[in-house]
Amino acid sequence: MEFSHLISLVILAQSATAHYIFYNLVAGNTTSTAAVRTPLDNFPLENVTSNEIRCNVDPSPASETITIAAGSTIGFQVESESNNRIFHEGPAAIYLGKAPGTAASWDGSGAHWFKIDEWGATFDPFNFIDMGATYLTTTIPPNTPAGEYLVRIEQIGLHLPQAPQWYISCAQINITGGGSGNPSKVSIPGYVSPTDPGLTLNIYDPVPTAYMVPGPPVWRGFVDLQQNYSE
Ligand SMILES: *[C@@H]1O[C@H](CO)[C@@H](O)[C@H](O)[C@H]1NC(C)=O
Ligand SMILES: *[C@@H]1O[C@H](CO)[C@@H](O)[C@H](O)[C@H]1NC(C)=O
Ligand SMILES: *[C@@H]1O[C@H](CO)[C@@H](O)[C@H](O)[C@H]1NC(C)=O
Ligand SMILES: [Cu+2]
Repeated sequence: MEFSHLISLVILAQSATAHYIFYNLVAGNTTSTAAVRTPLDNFPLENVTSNEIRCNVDPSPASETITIAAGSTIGFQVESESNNRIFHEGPAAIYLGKAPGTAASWDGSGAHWFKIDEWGATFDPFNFIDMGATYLTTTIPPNTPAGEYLVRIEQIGLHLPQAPQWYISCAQINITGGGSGNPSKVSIPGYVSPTDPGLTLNIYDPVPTAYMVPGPPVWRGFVDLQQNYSE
């Protein structure tokens, strides 16, 4: 092997150790790798307007769709080469995408996605609350309509100013129970602009005193309280 190739391999190996994959789906009390469209490698994505921002670059197909009741725990667990945790400072979010047909046959295109949770910053001292986490979970809003969905996690490394890095996985789920909630939906890509202040900020200087997680507002599926009160 040529010396120059050896050098670049060493550099690749070093930078790869700081990366991570959302490898396991956490669904209720179980974890599953079979329901996850497993990313090819732990390299981050850098282009928020590319279709690859949906579910990563050519992930291997999931072999199963996990059935889970609305109101259950849902999320992902991290694996990385050097440490099983989220390594790069930045926000995270979990989205659900309602499959037009089966989850297994959907590529994630179209305006079908909504955000069900997000993890932003804390201040004084400034920190992202997902740092060091080994998994991120939330609950499926109880009012989510039953059916097949992709569940998608994104965590955005903001450690290199002006060069955000996305760590993304999708998994196939079949929600049972649920309700008649009707969240507004977005397309991915299209859900976040590359010029979103939550991406372009420098997290070191000046130290931020406010932070908004990129993307649409979180939908938790609650009924309109005002309407209930007037009944
Ligand atoms: C999850 O675990 C809790 C505590 O062990 C148990 O009460 C509950 O029934 C379990 N749920 C499912 C869906 O297995
Ligand atoms: C990002 O992806 C879009 C859509 O595929 C493409 O047009 C654009 O050239 C890409 N940008 C970069 C910097 O690769
Ligand atoms: C989804 O759940 C429903 C209700 O239990 C069931 O009838 C259907 O077969 C499930 N679909 C898949 C793909 O698991
Ligand atoms: Cu890294």
